[in-house]
Amino acid sequence: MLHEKLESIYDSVLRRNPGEIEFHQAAREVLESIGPVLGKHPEYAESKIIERICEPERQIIFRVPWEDDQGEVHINRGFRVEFNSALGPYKGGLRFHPSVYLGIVKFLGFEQIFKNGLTGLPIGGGKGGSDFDPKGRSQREIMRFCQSFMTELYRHIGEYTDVPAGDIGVGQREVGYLFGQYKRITNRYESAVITGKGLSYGGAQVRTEATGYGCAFFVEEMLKARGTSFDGKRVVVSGSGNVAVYAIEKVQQLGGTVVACSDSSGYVIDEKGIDLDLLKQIKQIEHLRMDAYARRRGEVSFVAGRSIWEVPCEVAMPSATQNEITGKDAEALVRGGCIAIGEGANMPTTPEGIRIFQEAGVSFGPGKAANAGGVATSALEMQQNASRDSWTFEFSERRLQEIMQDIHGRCLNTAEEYGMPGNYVAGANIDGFKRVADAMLALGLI
Ligand code: NDP
Ligand code: 2IT
Repeated sequence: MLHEKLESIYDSVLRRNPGEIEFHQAAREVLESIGPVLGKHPEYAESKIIERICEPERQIIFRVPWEDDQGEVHINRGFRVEFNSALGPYKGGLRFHPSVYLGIVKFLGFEQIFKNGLTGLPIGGGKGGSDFDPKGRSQREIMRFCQSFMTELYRHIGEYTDVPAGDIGVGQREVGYLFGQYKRITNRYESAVITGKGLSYGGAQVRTEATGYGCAFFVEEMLKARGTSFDGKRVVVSGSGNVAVYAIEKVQQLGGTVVACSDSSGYVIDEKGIDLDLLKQIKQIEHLRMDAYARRRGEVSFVAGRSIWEVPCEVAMPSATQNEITGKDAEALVRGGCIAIGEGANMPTTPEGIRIFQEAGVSFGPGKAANAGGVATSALEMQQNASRDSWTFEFSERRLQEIMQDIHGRCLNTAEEYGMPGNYVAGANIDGFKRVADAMLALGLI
């Protein structure tokens, strides 16, 4: 339900952003949470803070021409939505996936504002990407695409302006090519212009692992709050990319057994627990599909064309993409005994799914909170770049764990303060919103 004032703001979001359904969904969820804040803080409505937050500060759309290995020319579309810079330079990843269009980039950029606020670190919110499909492309094709993409993007970003990073389809290799082209065009070794860099050229320890590890730390805190732990728990993690692999690694270290993971071709169910070395070999080195894991592991089933959420588990960590847990999936998870959800991905649960989990008393950690370890560690990378320093793995991981514990505590306390104990969605949205709103008030009408 939407507070009356917010209903008309939401209507205007619909009207001004036609067809951008993922952005509508993300905006609605935040607006639903912040109703109670308006009662306590009339100054936000008076200064039209919410209307301002829903309108990006700047949106850039550009042509990305590139040539494949056969000499054929391709044209893709590039995006960067610079949503809010009240707390710091725009910060958020780049996604390369054929499904990318303005509505996806805007939902991601909008969520990023509150996520970044919640970390307590000096970063604003933004997101970008392209409808380029990296699947089946050679290394040289990917490099040429990244160079062409940066040839336009470079004029919009900078250490103090906008700092991109990775997301779906953009990992350390792509960040390297993007940074290389930025350095070449600008003639500046401006390390903090992009994060997720390799360790040999300004990257930070634990950034690669941070989103997955952070999500596992967040779930560990939710389990602790219920008087239990990962020890002996049956866990399902969707996806098998950057977030999923390191979520699996940390869950295993914390004593859980991950029995299933997936890619867009299907899922594997491995009752002995996912063999992480084999998964890394197949996904990160050989770039094969999930069925190759089942074949090599033996006595493991590969299931195509069905939902991974039919696999019963106590903890689920959706770490692939948006809207992957439907209402039906949520019902199946609850029936199967699920007690906690940690969203490694951005907005992986539909609104109906969230309602079902919350009504069933499942601890539901929304992406804004649970996957904030990635961007938080990006902010630590910027901090190390600024001081030309590099921290150890152990120190960086400890910082990450403290940040996740802090976010967890903040979500719980804020939810409690607003009369919704245990509601992590309300806690995350309200706390993130208030941080941004207070900074916007202080900075005046800009
Ligand atoms: P990767 O590209 O490394 O991996 C994505 C994984 O999800 C792959 O297994 C991919 O399968 C699967 N996937 C992607 N799109 C779809 C789809 N439409 N349908 C089914 N499966 C899909 O990306 P990341 O691990 O970096 O990102 C995963 C999620 O985590 C995204 O929602 C992202 O926004 C979020 N996130 C990422 C952060 C980061 O630091 N990287 C930080 C915070 C959130 P396939 O290979 O078959 O496409
Ligand atoms: O969704 C996310 O938080 C990311 N893709 C990471 C962003 C970042 O700037 O590290």
